[in-house]
Amino acid sequence: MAMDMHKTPKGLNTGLPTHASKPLEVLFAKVGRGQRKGGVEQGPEHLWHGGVEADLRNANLLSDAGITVSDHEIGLLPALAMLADEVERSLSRDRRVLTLGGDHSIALSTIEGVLRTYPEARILYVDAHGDINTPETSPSGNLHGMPLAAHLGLFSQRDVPGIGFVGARLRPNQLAFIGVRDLDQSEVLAIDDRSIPYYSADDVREFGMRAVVRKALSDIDPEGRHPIHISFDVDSVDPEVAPATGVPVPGGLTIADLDELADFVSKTRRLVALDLAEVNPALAASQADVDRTIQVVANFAAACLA
Ligand SMILES: [Mn+2]
Repeated sequence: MAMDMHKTPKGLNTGLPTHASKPLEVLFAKVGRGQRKGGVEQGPEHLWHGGVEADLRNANLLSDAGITVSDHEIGLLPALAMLADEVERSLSRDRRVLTLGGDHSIALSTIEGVLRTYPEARILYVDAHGDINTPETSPSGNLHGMPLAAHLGLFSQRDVPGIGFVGARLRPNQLAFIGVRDLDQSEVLAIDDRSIPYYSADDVREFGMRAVVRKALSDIDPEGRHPIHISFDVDSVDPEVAPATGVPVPGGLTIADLDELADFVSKTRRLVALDLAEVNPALAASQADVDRTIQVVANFAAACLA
């Protein structure tokens, strides 16, 4: 889109590739069996009609967008394998990908699709949790708590039949956490052993989101050259602000934090993929709670992709 060209200040033109001008592909990932609470598979429809479509349209991001609705009723792992192929296909057609979840097991697919296309991509994992358990260490046994362990090669097809589509392509220095505040002991070890940078919600309160995201990106990409994938779990946000989710943890990110995160990443013009995970419209106390959760997520998505 030529329109975006003149928006880039001349002094900032580094000659590095700009991903922000690529058309958008929206994937509906109706995936709910990576955990046990019903409703999260309805997330894509609710997100789309509850605000994401309108916000993307207002930001002029939908004019050339492709929309792929996949009904993943074929079992969790085959569905996730298909989703990885869909992400890869979109990215390799030079699109940016927005994936509407679904529980966070979708990160098995989205990160896989991103790394197949961009092996050096950097992942900002925005989540209250670490999602780095293995079938052996997981207290719940739920797959939505394991995607990063699979990408780091900490378990494989031998442990979870059907997970062979994950190529274990992620190196620890391609990943940073933002918003974490509920890690299992085994997850703390997994993260510390690999020196993966992580910034808790307390860090964000202390230093500010702008400083945190700048530091996180400079930790994993000091020269600022690689494509970025944000895998966003709505439970990173404070449950007072975004209550409609499966595993809420108090003390989370604020709307102002999300604005700063989105603004910073958008200005890099290197965002290639964004996941919106764990919005569960069945788990809120009221429709108003669902509505404001979705509005927070929709605003964040449009601002990231702007
Ligand atoms: Mn998660």
